Amino acid sequence: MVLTTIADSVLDVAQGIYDTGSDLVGTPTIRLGVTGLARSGKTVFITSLVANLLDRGRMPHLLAASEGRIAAAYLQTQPDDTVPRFDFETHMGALTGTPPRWPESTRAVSELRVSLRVKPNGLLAGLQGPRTIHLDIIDYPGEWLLDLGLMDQTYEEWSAATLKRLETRTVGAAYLALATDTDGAARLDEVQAKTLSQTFTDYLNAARGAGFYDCTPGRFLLPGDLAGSPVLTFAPLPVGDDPRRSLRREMARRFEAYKAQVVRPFFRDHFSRIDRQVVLVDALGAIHNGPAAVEDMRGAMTDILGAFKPGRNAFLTKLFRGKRVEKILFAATKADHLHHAQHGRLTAIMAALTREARDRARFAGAETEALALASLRATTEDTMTHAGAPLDVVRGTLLDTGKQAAFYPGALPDDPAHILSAAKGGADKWLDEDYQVMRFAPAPLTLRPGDGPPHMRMDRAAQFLIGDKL
Ligand SMILES: Nc1nc2c(ncn2[C@@H]2O[C@H](COP(=O)(O)OP(=O)(O)OP(=O)(O)O)[C@@H](O)[C@H]2O)c(=O)[nH]1
Ligand SMILES: [Mg+2]
Repeated sequence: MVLTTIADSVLDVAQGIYDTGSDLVGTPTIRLGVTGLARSGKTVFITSLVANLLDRGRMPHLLAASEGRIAAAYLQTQPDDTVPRFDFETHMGALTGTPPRWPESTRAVSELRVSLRVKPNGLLAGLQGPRTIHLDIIDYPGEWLLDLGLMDQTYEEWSAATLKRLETRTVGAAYLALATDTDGAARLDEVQAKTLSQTFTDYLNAARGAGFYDCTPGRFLLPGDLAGSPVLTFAPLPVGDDPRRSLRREMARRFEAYKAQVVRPFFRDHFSRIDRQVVLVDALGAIHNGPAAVEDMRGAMTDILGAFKPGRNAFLTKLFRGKRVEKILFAATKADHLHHAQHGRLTAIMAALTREARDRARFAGAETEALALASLRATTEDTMTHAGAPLDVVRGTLLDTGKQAAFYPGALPDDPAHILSAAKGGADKWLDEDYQVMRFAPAPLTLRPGDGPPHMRMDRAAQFLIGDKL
């Protein structure tokens, strides 16, 4: 245990030295992290961002593009040999196919490098030729960030806190009964360990289904190729004796192995190298699910922001060594479900949530910003007459039936406090409005040369995230 920690620290430091600055020939590199909880829209966001950087006709608010300073953009070999490449071509193929489809769900980290040839502006404009800037985009599940909290805890502390939380949740009853019944001091039995971890995983899945976001360890929900391995075969047990070869002793050992071999490498190899971050949030989906889901989303945003807090814990401080994430964008995705007349209100809700998350995480560090966007616009707008009054709707092809439909999701309040205070106050439904969601299929695309796929405010997102470096 002690030995692995020392070895890891040496590795962490070595990795840090290797990472400082950019690559060996000095090409500036921006590492942009893209995260969000499951189904928040990460894959579509990256696909659209890359396509719209390659063909910049729809990026007027990305200044370097509208000023004509981006001479070229092209995809490069992914720089990290052991990280899967973000499968841009397959995702783009799905979105532009006949009929167009949304890309498959992705459940692990992936990475893509886009290189831009950019002409300098200002004083240097006439003196220097274009220079190359690499943009490395890293897609990773937001669930993994929440594991950071485990690094500070021992198995006993984590067990106590987790079991306490379970007591307040009906979905926790089955695991709680099993854990109370289990003699942790008895000799390790692999079948029993598996039953415990499986029942605990069932609880985590049920808790997430019920709208709780604090469902760590994150890899229990998204195991990938670790499924069934010992690092995922543990579960919390009440404090007690832990003689050698006991169940409790082995559970504690596996908990430490999860921290050392799953959480630590992710933060060391990916997270600590990020310069800019976008956190995608399905805010409309949460509003549709009701006040508890919005409150939960706020909690998740606070915890995610907390992970970016400089000096948050000794482990991260050592990894970052003074370097820090410079900008964080919280973006409400899928804004094309809403007529643009309501976009200002959605942005105001996101801004209010972001401000709250900043205050609660007592976050000071990076510049933060909130935005409502659609990575891929799947609808058109229309105004209909309903009960004698005009109604702003969106039209699109329904994903389930393939039929065309007009859709009105409900009116968001002018004042975001209406949403936030109902959420904070624990209301079980919204007072004066019902919000609907509908899933639209991506619209068939006919792109003019030079144009990327249609979107809403991807150019503003790009300007905030990387514009100052171009
Ligand atoms: N209308 C609309 N729907 C979107 C948009 N972006 C994403 N969606 C919907 O959201 C779903 C999830 O998007 P993804 O990009 O796959 O989300 P993800 O975060 O990568 O999901 P996982 O890989 O499962 O974690 C898609 O299948 C679409 O139904 C958008 O810009 N507009
Ligand atoms: Mg994905």
